Amino acid sequence: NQNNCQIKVMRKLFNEMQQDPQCKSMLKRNLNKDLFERLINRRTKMGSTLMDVIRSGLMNHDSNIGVYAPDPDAYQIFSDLFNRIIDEYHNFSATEKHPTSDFGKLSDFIDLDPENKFIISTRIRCGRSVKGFPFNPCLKEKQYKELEQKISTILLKGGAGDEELKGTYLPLTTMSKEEQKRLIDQHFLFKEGDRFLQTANACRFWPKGRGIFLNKARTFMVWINEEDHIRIISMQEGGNVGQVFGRLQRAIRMMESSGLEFVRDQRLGYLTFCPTNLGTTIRASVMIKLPKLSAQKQLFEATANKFNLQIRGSKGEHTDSDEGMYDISNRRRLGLTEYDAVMEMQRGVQQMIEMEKSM
Ligand code: ADP
Ligand code: CIR
Repeated sequence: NQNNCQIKVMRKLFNEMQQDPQCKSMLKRNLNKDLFERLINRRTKMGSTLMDVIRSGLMNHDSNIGVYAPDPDAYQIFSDLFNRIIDEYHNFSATEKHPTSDFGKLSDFIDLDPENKFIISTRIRCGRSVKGFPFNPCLKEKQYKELEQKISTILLKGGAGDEELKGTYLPLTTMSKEEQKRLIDQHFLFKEGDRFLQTANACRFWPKGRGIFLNKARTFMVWINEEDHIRIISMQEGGNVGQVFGRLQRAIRMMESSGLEFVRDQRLGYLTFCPTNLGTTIRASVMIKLPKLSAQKQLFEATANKFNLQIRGSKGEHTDSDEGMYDISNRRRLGLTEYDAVMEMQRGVQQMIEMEKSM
């Protein structure tokens, strides 16, 4: 039970966040005192509280967003807060409905950099939550293992006839620290010790139940039980968006036909732990060097905004750029189709490359 003491702590942390001029999070902007007081005693069916939704943002004032959904029900119970943040991030209002899945015509996707001058690699990932299981903060140790077992079994069996989807499963529990570091440095594996996830209670029983499935060519991988139950990833060197997207679609179909059921909401599409990933859950990115454009920071950022792109550092979210390398991806994932999400990245990056060439 949420006692007075916990509510006192939450009030104190809330006031500290609201008074911190350094804090620019969507949580701070969207959770005013009124709304805070209105939500303070609500609970999901599983017993999750407002504190479970906002703890990460309260404890990390440098959060971009600052909220997570401890269980699927939280998107309803705390909709007054989530809907505002969702609208601000995806430009998706509370009356809109996410479209049905549509991957569109694959041949519309091109190689963005056939001469290999700018793009180091291309990656498209999506997330899935398995029906019948809550999200990270509510998962019991036994459920982590159950999910790991279910998902890895399917992956080891799957890929019938599709050599590229065959691979091995590496659980984090038996992976050496050197191997783990190597896989992170190669951009294949999720990082460890993310304080945004830790304070959201998303790292309980770590490293148990966590791991990565990957193919020999290192072009297809699946993360198990990191931020979401499942992250499906397709990546390769160069700028061929069509090949990367095609492989991702084959992987999704393989997992869907395995009998695993994924959580999909009428209005919000596929449900994920973080509201930035709702809907298509797709983040299509290029690792790219644009030395001239990126040197003009304002123009670089304005161009990204104009094309609904997000710029991340070279080691993922919340990291800096190394050697002028940036990770540029579609920002919106909800309220548009899979086709449109990837197309948004393709169009924007195409424009950025044109600008770089003309500078
Ligand atoms: P996610 O994309 O799964 O939300 P991150 O931003 O942490 O999470 O990225 C995960 C890893 O994928 C990081 O190592 C990041 O550098 C890498 N990555 C992202 N896009 C690309 C890309 N186009 N090429 C190579 N690595 C990439
Ligand atoms: C933040 O608010 O900055 C973190 N909680 C991350 C938000 C979006 N990124 C993500 O889901 N990976």
